[in-house]
Amino acid sequence: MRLSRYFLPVLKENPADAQIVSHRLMLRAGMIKQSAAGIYSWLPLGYKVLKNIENIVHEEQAKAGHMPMLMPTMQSADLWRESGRYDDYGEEMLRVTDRHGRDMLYTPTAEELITEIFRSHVSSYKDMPLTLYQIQWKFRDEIRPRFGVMRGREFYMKDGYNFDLTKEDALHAYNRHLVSYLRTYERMGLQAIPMRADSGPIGGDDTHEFLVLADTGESEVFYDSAVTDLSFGDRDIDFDSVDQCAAIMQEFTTKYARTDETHDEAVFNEVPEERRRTARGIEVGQIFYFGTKYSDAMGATVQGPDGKPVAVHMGSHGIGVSRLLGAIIEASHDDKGIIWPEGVTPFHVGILNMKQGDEDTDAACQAIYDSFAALGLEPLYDDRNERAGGKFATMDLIGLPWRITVGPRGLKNGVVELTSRRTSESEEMTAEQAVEKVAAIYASL
Ligand code: P5A
Repeated sequence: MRLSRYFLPVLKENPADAQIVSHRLMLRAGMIKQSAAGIYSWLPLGYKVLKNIENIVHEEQAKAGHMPMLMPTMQSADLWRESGRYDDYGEEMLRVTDRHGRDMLYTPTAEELITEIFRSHVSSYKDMPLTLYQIQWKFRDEIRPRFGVMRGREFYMKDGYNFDLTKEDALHAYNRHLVSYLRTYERMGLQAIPMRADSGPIGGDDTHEFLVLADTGESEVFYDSAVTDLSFGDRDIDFDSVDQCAAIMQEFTTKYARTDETHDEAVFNEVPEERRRTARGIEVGQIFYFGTKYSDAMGATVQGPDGKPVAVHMGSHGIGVSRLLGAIIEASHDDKGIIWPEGVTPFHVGILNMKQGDEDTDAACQAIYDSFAALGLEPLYDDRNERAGGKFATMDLIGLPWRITVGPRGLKNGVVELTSRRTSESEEMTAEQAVEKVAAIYASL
């Protein structure tokens, strides 16, 4: 993509109403534009990162054997009356009446809708286990939408639902989700720590939230610092293996890590004092096991192996896809702007032309651009007639992890400059070497 043709409405000034750095940077980098309180348009740069995050979620869900589908954003209130949540959910639910006077709502979560789909089509234990998920817009009429995409009213969520014959099977599904989420967040350059939490309006006793530690996080958390040494890494997982998933669950949830909702001072005090930490965190996901809460209320039964009807065991599992953009920026930025992890960056590399209109410089930039395109990588080429300072500032603000600077002086010596956004370190090398080095970094992801 050539920057001269791209829609990147960067802001020079800090927006006054943005209180936290991720919100400020998303507005300044032209990623989002507020349309109403807690409701945003996703401009091209923001949309690109949103899609990259969504793709990682899809890829990791596929590995776990979960099936993607799509449900509507509008639902009939009737299903929610069946489960009893129409009244319970409260003012966060946006209620709408259609022209025929029917009560509708904008989906805040889809346990009822998916249970209805399941009970209509599955009648035998032989068609289980089953895990379905979607990535779809949700609406919660938050009393105080704030911090940009972090606490929106309209937000993008991955919501998955498992249907199992027994509690044991459903707990395996719970563990499987935990394992797949660990890898999902790590691929986005994040450490998201599973913490024992409260289940709120979703219900059930077993629930973990995934928290990214950040001073601007809305949740207060208490943990044993040893949990921050755990990393999932590049493990080979057999998602059907009950033992393997349970062992990883154990490994990542045995050390003390809880949100303030479930914090227990007495248990916390058993952690050696020098390892006790109190901090803030951003909740980027949550998994639930709630047994037969919805299947009982909505009559979702299957015929068991002995021919008798069994209420199915369920759980639901969410990832805050749009919130993740904010969380990643909170975890990865400096005073000049965003620093995208390679796994989610909107463009793989920036090409900076220091003398637009100079024949050799233009040709060298074009050649680098073409080499990346041939390798299937997407560069953002700053071909604007701007001063070098402005070009550097834009690149730093939008945070591409790698930048290649091309100017007549270097070209005379046969070199360009490759710079890491994260370390600011620059190296001179031939254009071919720069392309090779960047390509090798992405190939290793
Ligand atoms: C699990 C999936 C649920 O709704 N039902 C279906 C369950 N869980 S949850 O914890 O309430 O939400 C899942 C994740 O969505 C993100 N999230 C939000 N993101 C932005 N703005 C909001 N207002 C908002 N509310 C929830 C969080 O990351 C949460 O973990």
